[in-house]
Amino acid sequence: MDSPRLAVIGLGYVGLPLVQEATRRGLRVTGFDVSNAVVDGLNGGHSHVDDISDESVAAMLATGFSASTSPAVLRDADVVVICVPTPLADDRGPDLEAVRAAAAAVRDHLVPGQLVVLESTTYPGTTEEVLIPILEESGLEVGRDINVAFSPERIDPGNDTYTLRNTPKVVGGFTPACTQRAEEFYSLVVDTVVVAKGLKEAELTKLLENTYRHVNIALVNELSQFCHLLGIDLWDAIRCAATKPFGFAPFTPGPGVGGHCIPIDPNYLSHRVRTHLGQPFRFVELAQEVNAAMPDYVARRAQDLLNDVSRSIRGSRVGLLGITYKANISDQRESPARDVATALIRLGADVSFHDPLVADWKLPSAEVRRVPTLAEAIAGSDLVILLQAHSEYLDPALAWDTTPVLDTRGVLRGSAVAHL
Ligand code: SAJ
Repeated sequence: MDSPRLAVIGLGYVGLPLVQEATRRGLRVTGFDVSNAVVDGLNGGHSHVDDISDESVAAMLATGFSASTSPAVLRDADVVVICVPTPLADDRGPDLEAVRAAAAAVRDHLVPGQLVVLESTTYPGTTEEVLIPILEESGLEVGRDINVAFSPERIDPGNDTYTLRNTPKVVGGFTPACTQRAEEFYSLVVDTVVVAKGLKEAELTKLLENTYRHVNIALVNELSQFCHLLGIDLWDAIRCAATKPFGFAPFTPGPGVGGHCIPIDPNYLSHRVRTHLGQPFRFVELAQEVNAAMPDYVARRAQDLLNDVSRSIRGSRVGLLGITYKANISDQRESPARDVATALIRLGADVSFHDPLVADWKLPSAEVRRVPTLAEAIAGSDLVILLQAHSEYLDPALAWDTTPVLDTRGVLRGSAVAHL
């Protein structure tokens, strides 16, 4: 039997790796995106996704892949996978506008026999309550005329070890037949497919994975504050606990939680519980509170360290090192650096930043001076705060024994270093 023809909706950091892997496996793939810039860029052989090179895009094009802003291309596919963003809405639930728009595009070109899969991260119930009703406006019935499934995306930008291909892919369908079709399709593209009981279980899987991280990061963030007051080196205790070969996964304190997953995904869960059950999801909301308070805590610790050298924070030069959301990537989404800088400026500090991966950093409410080299950042500050452990800062030749340093990642050693 011929391989199914695949159409991917949303050609970003989730959709494009799916195109890449499917074309590598010999599938005929078409891409649909609402952005002319994305479509023209890809058809011109250019990648806008960090982990995918222009050469990889050329290889996709060589297999016959093309991108289009016309949803009519969807009708030629056997399988349509929706990989559009679900950002946080003002009510702290998912903004499903992109999902609704994609569903309408699929509806308008729906063909009997197609399999439609949603990969966008969202609350349990979305596929059944939002996607399927829109698709059935076509007159086609899910389970009878077409198949529908959910499969959470597990793309980890910058992770060279775990890629789409070797990361187990969870699938859950509206009916057992839907599940089976999704399992058959993804088995052509990834090494391992995991079959969930149904749509909601597949939707919950991703939220469980990332809420687990969020809650455990909040645990060590709150513990770091107590340990500082109790004179306990939490970082050393985490190092020791991590030697336990079972029953413990190490998480480390930080200046706050950034990125497009961890600070966002748990909201979908607490939003669903609150709107459907009228109850707070206390673990998630407490974790949110603890993690969101870390930037202010970092500013208070900076104030204390300057106080220790008889300097007021007002007028002191504070240099931030690493303003992305995690080490060794350039992504600034939801980075806690923004709130740290804002809190320091509010206390009267003269804030600058150094980041080897960021040339330009705009704060909504203030300009923060960029310092071109690490040496200048250290020499030109009364206090430096390491926010992300970029490799440049871990150079063993660096002594960290002059300007006071607040190390929020527990990675520096030196006589001037204080840990969070
Ligand atoms: N963070 C801490 N302490 C920790 C771990 C993380 O403060 O112990 C902070 C980071 O500095 C960052 C934020 O939390 O600001 C998120 O870090 P992350 O390591 O969770 O990285 P993300 O946001 O890129 O999460 C993604 C997720 N992948 C998907 O959702 C597909 C997550 O499930 C992965 O486990 C994670 O990558 C990973 O392991 O890198």
